[in-house]
Amino acid sequence: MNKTWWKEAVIYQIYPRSFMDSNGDGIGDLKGITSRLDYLKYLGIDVIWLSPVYKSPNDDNGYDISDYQAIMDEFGTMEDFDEMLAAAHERGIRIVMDLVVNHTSDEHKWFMESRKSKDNPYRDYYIWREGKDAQTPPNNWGAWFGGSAWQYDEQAGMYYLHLFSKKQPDLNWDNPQVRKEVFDMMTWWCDKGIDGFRMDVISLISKTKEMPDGEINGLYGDFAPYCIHGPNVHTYLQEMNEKVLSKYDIMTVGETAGVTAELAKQYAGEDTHELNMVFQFEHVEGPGSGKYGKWTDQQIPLIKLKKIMSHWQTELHGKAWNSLFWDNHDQPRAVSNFGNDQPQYREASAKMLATCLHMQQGTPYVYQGEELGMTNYPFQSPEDFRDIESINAYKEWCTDGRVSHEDFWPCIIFKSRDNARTPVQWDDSDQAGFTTGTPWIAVNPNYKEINAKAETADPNSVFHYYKKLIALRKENPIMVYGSYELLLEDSEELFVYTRTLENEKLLVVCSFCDHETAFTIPEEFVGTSCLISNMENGYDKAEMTLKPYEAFVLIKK
Ligand code: TEU
Ligand code: CA
Repeated sequence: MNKTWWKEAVIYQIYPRSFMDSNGDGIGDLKGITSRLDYLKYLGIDVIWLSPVYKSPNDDNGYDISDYQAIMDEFGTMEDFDEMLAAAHERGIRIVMDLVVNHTSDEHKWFMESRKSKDNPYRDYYIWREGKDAQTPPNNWGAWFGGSAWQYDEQAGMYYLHLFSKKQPDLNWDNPQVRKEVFDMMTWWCDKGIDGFRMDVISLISKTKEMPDGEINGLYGDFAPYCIHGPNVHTYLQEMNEKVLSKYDIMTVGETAGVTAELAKQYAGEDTHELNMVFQFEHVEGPGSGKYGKWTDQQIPLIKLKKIMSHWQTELHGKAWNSLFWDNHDQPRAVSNFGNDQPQYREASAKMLATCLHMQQGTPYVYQGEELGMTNYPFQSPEDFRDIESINAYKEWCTDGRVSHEDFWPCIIFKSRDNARTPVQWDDSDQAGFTTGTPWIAVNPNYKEINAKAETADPNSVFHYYKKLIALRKENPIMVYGSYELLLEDSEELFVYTRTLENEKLLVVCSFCDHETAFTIPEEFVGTSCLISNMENGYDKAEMTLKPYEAFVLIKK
């Protein structure tokens, strides 16, 4: 397996709107990020994945871009960006940009031209179709943010495709001119000195020519079979690789919704010349897997979680590369979704989850606040939501739909993307030190107990545990390159696996339950040394009792 810096790196995701506000307008910004780079340096991360900072009307918080070569007004200026990039580089931190090119904003110049007339040079930049008749869209597809995936445009006299919100029209990647514009724009950023791209829903860029009705799933038809891993997606990525990526020492990660481990070998194969790694969702579950679409109040059963993660571990080993994550800006908080956010278990389970993830093969991602063990937010009413997906889903399922508030509420508050988007809790002062003004989304009321100031001062905090895990990765190539084997696959309480590299072997033991459990340390590990543990416990005898959410790693040399 090739050794590369991005396999050995730990990535920290910043959602700029919620990270740090420097000027009191309640919105995080670039100067705010620059002011906290020393904190990230201290944590030890190597790379920042910056969620979109481009000009945007913010229908979907920056994932609807109206100018790829300008900075969003609320976030600052291009000078602020250059300053941040230089300050990060000075500290040895790389910056990876979010590349959102499946769609643009409907306020992008290309779209405003496109809708003008059939012979406008930009017409074919987007996907236009006639309706079935005056009142009926071209097909029954539903958008991921609710409603039809087609919007009738008065000015154009036709429908355009939008797989997300109607303010996010899909680009027509079959048009070579579109690809050229995107590649030129990417080159412009690379020449500026950025260190890579995280590619938003890149598995969606190629659509089938025929666009038949999809299987009904809720109110609308499912577009997935016709838009995910479409006919030319690999050709387009190879072209992008040849024309842009291969010319720079950058890293690329594809948000490849719907990808399987088998397909990942093509997207992120060692020698397929597409992307460096995939970012996949099997273990966090995609749309359609919950009680109501993606909405559910249930955690994934441990046996299923282990099966999915282990499949990725073994299937990709030596062939392709994966990202490791528990949460991001679209997911609930890790400790709430996979651990236990009750006060007596929060710290232990947050550390346990970190151990379980960072000891696997792949590049680990830490989502802002995860290193503090931040939790889901206690939403009281639909008015608390800021996210277009949550707002639309509540309306579609409850207000206009058939599901009662009582049934739907626990599901939407458990899965809402806004859980991840409450401000980072910096200290115990007003608004958790995020802003001196009124934050655009409420601060989690638990900020007095959970915040960076308290945790950096406490050597036993979740923060220091992450810091240690990140440092261990630098000293133990086995964490990066070792092969994986799952033990106790039928245990509903324990996630246990080994990693092996030449003469070294790691044993990783993680308890996912809130009670004590008996465990027998495999003979070859009895008497070996402990690399990291989240509890005071002894590991020198084979028979032992694990405490709730205990995690430890033994290393045999
Ligand atoms: O998300 C794409 C997307 O659908 C993911 O939400 C993913 O499939 C899901 O989390 C699986 O559970 C990306 C961005 O990350 C998101 O913020 C944007 O809203 C969306 O694309 C549109 O750009
Ligand atoms: Ca601000």
